[in-house]
Amino acid sequence: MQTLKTTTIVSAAFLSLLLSACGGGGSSPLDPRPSSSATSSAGQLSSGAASSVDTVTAQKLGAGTGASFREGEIDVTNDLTNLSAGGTTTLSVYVVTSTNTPSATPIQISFISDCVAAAKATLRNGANESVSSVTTINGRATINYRADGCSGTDTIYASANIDGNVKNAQVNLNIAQGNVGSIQFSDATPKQISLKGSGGTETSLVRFRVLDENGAALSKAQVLFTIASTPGNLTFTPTSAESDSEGYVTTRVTAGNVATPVSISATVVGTNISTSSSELVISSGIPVQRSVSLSASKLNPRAWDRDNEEVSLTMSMADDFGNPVVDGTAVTFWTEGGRVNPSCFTLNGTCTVSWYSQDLRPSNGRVTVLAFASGNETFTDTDSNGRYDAGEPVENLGEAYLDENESGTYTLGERFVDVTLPGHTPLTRDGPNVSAVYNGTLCYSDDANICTKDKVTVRKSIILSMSSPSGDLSLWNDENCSTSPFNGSIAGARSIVYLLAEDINGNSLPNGTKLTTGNPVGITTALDTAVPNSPNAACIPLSVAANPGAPISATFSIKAEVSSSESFSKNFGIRFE
Ligand SMILES: [Ca+2]
Ligand SMILES: [Ca+2]
Ligand SMILES: [Ca+2]
Ligand SMILES: [Ca+2]
Repeated sequence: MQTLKTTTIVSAAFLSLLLSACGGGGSSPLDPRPSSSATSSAGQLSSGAASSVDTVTAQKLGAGTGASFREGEIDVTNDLTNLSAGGTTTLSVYVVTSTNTPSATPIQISFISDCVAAAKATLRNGANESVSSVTTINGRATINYRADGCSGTDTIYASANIDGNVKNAQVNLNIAQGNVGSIQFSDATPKQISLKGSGGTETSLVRFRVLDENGAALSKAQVLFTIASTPGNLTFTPTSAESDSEGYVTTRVTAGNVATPVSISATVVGTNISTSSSELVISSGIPVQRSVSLSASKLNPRAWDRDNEEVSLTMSMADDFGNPVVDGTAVTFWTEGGRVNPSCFTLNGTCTVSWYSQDLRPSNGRVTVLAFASGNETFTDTDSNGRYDAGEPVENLGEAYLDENESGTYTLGERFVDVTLPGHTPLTRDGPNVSAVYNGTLCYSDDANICTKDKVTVRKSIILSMSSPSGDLSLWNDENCSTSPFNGSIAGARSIVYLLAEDINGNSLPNGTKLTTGNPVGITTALDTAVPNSPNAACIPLSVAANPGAPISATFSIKAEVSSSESFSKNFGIRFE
């Protein structure tokens, strides 16, 4: 019976809303609402009894019913509007008719507050589901409120669309500040900062978070920052702070002139609750020559007869302390032949560019690639104080150059990186003619005869062979395949000879070329390998042994297989004497 009645009213209210939106309203002859006699009849129900349900149009939103109805207010269980930190209560509102009688029409009521919006309080329905609205049953809507980090006054607003009109109700809850439960290290941004005066980012924001006993963010907690020692005059400010509405406190650490890991401690004032940060590293972040590596995915690409064969080149760099250079450190690439992308910027100490085959192809097929960056000279920090001191050994560094002829020294005509170091001439870009002072970030002396902060160029070179798919195979007596050609004669029944596998320029055959022996007559030998990843021609030991009872002359072949369709081979004869 009750169900049927409610269903009827739902349809009626729905139509009424539609009509209202069309400008019809209650005066429309189509108004399906019950007659005035029904209103009068319903009005006779005893006021204030929640179980009594009016069957006419809902009109108002508020607390209570009947004579105790308070329009625009939200009821709080037992009128307890003061909650403890993390406390809970139940909020309720009534939708009533003009006679303050609960309306049977199910109406959706939305609830919101600042703390709910900030996720510092939650609203849940009877099924313990997180919700922002509930629907009235017999005119009443209830929702459970829990403070979850909220403190101070939180005003809860309820609103509903009642017969085409928005109605509101509200109540203030006063929530006590929680007790400090814990303080946690949150983050350091960035996690690595550069030494003072090194030109990098020198400050980091170190953040902690104060939580109450319920694990909710605790605001307005006073936190004191401390640090055990301040090497190199590193500083932090402020030395104390009040937690914000999210529970966070922050101090800014500024690097000094000593590379060191830093840990800031944070203590909640008036408690023994404290914690320490991790992660923050103060380092130079500047590449040092001894910690620079350049590698290539292939050192012998098949580049002699093909354009756009790709080789990946990766530069890896660390600073004086072995830490990655600061992200974004620029690396520049030059090449003697082919084409290379001009630069990359490091992430976690490395970055990669691509080299591609094309003209120019040096006549000897060997291409020097140079990668360089602005950095520090290498020195030995004898007293381990993180800085250069007079007398500490320095590996002096000249200007970088593209060593096209692989001489290991600057040759007139080779391109160089001009940084105008003191004490050298343009023709001697390397070594002893450069001034023997330390040049780098870890110089803290004003005496230019001891050191300067001048940047130098850290660099690495790599040789790529533009390898051809054809070439030559030959046997040698010496393990370098360079001084003693094999003359076809072996004393005894077995020996080691050396196979030289080279391309038409005397460099390595293309990467992946397979070398195998075949067709042996009177001999035992086996070779099944690929050319090493090197620009240089392969020189591979080969064991040869006369078969027992065989003639003193033996033959076999060696095949170089560049791809499944490209190979060349050569036959060899051996006399065992
Ligand atoms: Ca030192
Ligand atoms: Ca040279
Ligand atoms: Ca060259
Ligand atoms: Ca120097």
